[in-house]
Amino acid sequence: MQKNKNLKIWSVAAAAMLMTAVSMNAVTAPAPLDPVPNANQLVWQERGQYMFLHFGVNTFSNREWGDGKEDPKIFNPTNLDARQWVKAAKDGGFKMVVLTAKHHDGFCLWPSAYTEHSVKNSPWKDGKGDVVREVSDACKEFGLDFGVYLSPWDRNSPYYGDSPKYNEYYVNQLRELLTNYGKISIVWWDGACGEGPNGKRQEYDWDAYLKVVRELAPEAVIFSDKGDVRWVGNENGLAKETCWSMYNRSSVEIGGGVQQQMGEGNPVGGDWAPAECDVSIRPGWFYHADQDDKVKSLTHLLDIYYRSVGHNCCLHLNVPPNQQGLLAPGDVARLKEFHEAVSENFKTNLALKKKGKASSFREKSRKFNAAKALDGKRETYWALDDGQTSGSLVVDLRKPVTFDLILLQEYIELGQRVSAYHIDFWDETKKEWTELAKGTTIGYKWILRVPWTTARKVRLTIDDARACPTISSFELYQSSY
Ligand code: FUL
Repeated sequence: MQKNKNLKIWSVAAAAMLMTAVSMNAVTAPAPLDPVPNANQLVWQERGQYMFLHFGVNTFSNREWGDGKEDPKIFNPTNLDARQWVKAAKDGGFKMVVLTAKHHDGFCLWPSAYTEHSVKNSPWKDGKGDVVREVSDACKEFGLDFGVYLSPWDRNSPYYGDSPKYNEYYVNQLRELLTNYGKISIVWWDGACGEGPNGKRQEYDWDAYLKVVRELAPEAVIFSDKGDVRWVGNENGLAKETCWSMYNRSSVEIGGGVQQQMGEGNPVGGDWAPAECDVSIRPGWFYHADQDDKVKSLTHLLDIYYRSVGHNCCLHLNVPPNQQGLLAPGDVARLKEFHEAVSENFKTNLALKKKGKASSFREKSRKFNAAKALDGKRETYWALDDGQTSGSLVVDLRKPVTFDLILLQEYIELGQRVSAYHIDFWDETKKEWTELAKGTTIGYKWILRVPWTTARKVRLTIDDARACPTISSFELYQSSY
């Protein structure tokens, strides 16, 4: 009898558990809205910022574009220390380093078997050196990802302009870089395409290049108008006020392109190709001593940060090593300041775990309620029902709080959705909502700078979206810098 009773208690408990499980399962997450990012693109996006290193014969000839006729002997850094470069990148908050393994002059920073125009014919380390090796080793030591810039435009190669021959040469060089240096996380293709020495124009075989990257570097994203990450369309590091991660690769010509689409993306684009904002910390991409006093100010770098990382893009900041083979002290100091400022500004999320109330939430399930945008976790999100493309969320901060930065995120694993929104605060004196800011896109991350505001309640209203919104973060900060 006792045995039967226990059995009964157990079966009631089991049934209750099953019912809970069933009701939890019954809550369905929104279906992905294509296109969505792939795993490599998500890793890329989460890095936020990475560092460019322009280094090569131009560093010694004091030029921006070499003509390929440089004597390899001019490449002679007296004190090259790749660990110093990578440490500075890490101290600056950068998660990856990208080296110009070969710029337009064709000079290779590794001893390529396919050309004499490389470090092997330079006096540096008696021709036994390999800058690609030193940087990739330093990245491993400091825990940063590593990538390569391999310029398709090559002003030295005798094959350039003889399309099939040069394409083979380029693929061979890609193979060297993608097999001999461990994990490569980005391959960066410049679209520039100049005249060959024989007067002919080179037809790049992008499909062949792409194939070899996919084969040898399965974890890499390709930066290219036809790759995984697109160019934002300018070299100032600034994205536009609207920035979709979607895009139509097929309608864009490499090296030319539809400037508008590069900048803003395309809400009906069929490809997921988020934008990278590249910019140099100095006027030039390569080091020039007379630019030592032209290193961008902290204010300028912060502005770039807000308009790149804070505009649904990644920031690719160039810091060029000098003729010694070191990053200049002023640049290193600025990187540190930059990291300190960003860390300090985003140290305390004033809305974290505060009480939230949404106009509605998906299937009335706690799994998608307002708290999910305020819990500090990107993988949980406030969502609306299918077909519902507007709604609002009020965060109650419990007491008046002063802020000037608002950070929003969408759960982009399900696609980028929001196309219009605004933010207002409850004005206690006027007893009304007062608009503070409005925007169009959010994507992975959007940061709004607003006037210093003190309020107890702040409201995010999604005015329009491509499908029901999925908001994973609504955060407030008070900047110190
Ligand atoms: C450009 C190049 O021509 C510049 O020299 C630099 O490498 C920049 C990142 O890309 O297109």
